[in-house]
Amino acid sequence: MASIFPPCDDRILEAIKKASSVVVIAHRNPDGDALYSSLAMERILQHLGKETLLLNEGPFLRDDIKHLESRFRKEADDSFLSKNPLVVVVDCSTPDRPGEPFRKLENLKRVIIDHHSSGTPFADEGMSYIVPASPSTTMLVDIVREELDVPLDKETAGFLYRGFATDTGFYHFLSAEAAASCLPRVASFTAAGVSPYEIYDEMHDGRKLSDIKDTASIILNSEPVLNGALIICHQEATMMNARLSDGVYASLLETEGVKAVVLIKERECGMEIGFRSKNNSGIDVGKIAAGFGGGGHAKAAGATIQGITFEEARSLIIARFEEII
Ligand SMILES: [Mn+2]
Repeated sequence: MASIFPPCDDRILEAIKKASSVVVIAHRNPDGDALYSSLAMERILQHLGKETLLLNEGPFLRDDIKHLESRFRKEADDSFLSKNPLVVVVDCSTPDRPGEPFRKLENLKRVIIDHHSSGTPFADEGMSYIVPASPSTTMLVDIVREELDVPLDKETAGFLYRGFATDTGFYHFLSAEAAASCLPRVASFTAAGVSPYEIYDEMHDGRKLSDIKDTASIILNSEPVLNGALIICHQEATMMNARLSDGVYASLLETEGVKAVVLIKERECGMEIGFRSKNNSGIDVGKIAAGFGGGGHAKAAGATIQGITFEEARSLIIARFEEII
């Protein structure tokens, strides 16, 4: 089976080798893959003797990433910027995704490493390594590591594994092709000392009972539409935990006849909408989310619509899915 990974452009590797200081930044409102890609990239760069700065706008809402907040800065200081650092942008499909901290970096030379299916490449020719078939950005970071001849140590392998595990829902979303290309890399992470069950427990244990009850309440109030092909869920503003969605999607995507699940979360700025589609549904929710100004992957995507009510968001979404289901 052919590898899902095209080679990384030499111009990217050269830019990294040449740089003496590097800023690493991922998307705002980060998830595990964004942060662990950043952390792994930083370790690779440090192994090469680079001075590094890790940036992320936050907020660090999810239980599984809260503890990482102190490792990231919200803004680049001018003394670091005066060194004309290279910027490595990970897990971002559009220039607005890195958020506020990116403003000060816009004029610097940059490299993009990403796996989103929609978006606009925002680096110079040959400076993007974008592979939508890759299940996580950390897999692409591992390829860059290999190309740069940086050995794998346990800590880096742990970061790379965590990003892969979260973005694949612990292997649920892997196709045969993706697995054939990725699992040999996972084997190298475990050979470096990474324990899959310890990381699974670390990422799932210790949840609050109130959050689990909120998840149950969202599921209890979920609404099947289009003959059950689409299920719409509502996360009220009082349910703050960003991690509730994982349990909601995991349960409802198992429903008979369902093709997609949409979770509408009430936020101060408007409605944050999460989209998930079944592996075999043929529905590309990344494209649907892009139509609402968001983006993502074929099977997992999101968008935020400002200034509308839950009811309005619900109608827009049903109308859009009616066209394709
Ligand atoms: Mn990702």
